Amino acid sequence: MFIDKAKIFIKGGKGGNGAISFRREKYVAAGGPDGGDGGKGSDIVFAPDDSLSTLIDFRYKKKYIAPDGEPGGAKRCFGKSMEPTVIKVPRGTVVKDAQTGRVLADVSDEPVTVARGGKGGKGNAHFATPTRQIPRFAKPGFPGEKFDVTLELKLLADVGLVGFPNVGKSSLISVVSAAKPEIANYHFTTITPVLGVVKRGEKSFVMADIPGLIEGASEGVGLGHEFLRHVERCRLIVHVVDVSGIEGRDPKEDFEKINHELANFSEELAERPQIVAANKCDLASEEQIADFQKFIEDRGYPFFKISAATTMGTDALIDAVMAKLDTLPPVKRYEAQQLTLEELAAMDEQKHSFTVTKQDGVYIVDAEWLAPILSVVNMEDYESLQYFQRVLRSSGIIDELERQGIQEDDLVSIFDFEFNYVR
Ligand SMILES: Nc1nc2c(ncn2[C@@H]2O[C@H](COP(=O)(O)OP(=O)(O)OP(=O)(O)O)[C@@H](O)[C@H]2O)c(=O)[nH]1
Ligand SMILES: [Mg+2]
Repeated sequence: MFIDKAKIFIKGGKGGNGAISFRREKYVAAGGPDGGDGGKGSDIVFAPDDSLSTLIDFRYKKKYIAPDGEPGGAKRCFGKSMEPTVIKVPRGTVVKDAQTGRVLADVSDEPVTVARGGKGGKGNAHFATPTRQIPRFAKPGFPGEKFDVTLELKLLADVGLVGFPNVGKSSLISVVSAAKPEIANYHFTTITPVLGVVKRGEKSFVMADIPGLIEGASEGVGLGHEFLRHVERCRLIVHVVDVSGIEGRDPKEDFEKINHELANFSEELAERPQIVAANKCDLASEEQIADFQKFIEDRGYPFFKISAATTMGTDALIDAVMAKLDTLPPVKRYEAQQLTLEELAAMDEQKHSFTVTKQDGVYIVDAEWLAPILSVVNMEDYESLQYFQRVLRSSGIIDELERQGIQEDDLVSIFDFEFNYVR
């Protein structure tokens, strides 16, 4: 089965907690603190795998939780950091945050880290100062990032074949590449996209054959809409039209209807360069061909008459496609878009739950939802800092600190961030 969309939950491992421990040596009554740091939690990494062609695996497994880092130990022993957890996906899979729709990664080239594991917490060995010689606290590990994500496969192809059902798209790819799609005289023979490599001497490009589109496809009527996703990245569209009208349709109308579908899907797709391949010329009269050619050329598109059945004209078409590709930018990659602070804050359902504990005069705030915010807040930046302060206030953390009797200049510790309290 071809599945090109999925929704899963991913979570990076939590960092290991720092250890609270004191040296024990012979003849030394109370040694100094020697609690080691926790290890880093495992990252969730998406890696392209060319042996995969669908997202079907994600129908059955929907949760990916990476292992936590190990806690620190006595004698300044570091907890073990965890290796990344790799999720293999077909090349061309785009990972989006389900809530905001923002692109987190385009897994088309290198493996990409999407949910970072948390840093380990520092052990109490770090916290001895001249005035605090017996620190009885250590830092907890950071939580891992977590997201509900959608996975969408958007094939990586230079050229996309689009057209009505049964116009001969699969026939065309089968004569210009080694691809062997099913070809038959009924609509929607092709139900999953097929890639073919078209070679000419040293050069080659990738062509995608997708199921035929019908009117209303962009509103999700029948097959088609979903499949346009697979031509979204294409640099060039080859628009295949049945010029013979053998099924009783008018090629000019077909051409306009398909373009309408492309435009409804996205403006970008409507503006993609197009070459028109008038197919089934072996069944069409000279007048039919000439009439359609004029119609197409009047609209400024390059026109090629072909017959996929006899291969007439297919070489000339491929030469023109190659020449055009030389002038076009490479296959599109989607840029990752960072989530804003507000989006991060809105994300966690246990938003605003926290604990404040006081140890050795330090107010320790533990609030899992603050970790991702802290990792992007820039304390040097006024606006960023203001935002952070607003969050502390609106979540009730400041009130709780005051309730516990915090004084001007007392130390507040949130994960590995520390600041002196100012009224
Ligand atoms: N006479 C003639 N028949 C053709 C030509 N090209 C394709 N056909 C026939 O048209 C029918 C449909 O061809 P396909 O290649 O399966 O068409 P398609 O556009 O991939 O169709 P869908 O996958 O259903 O969208 C088959 O019976 C082909 O043999 C051609 O140039 N001339
Ligand atoms: Mg087909």
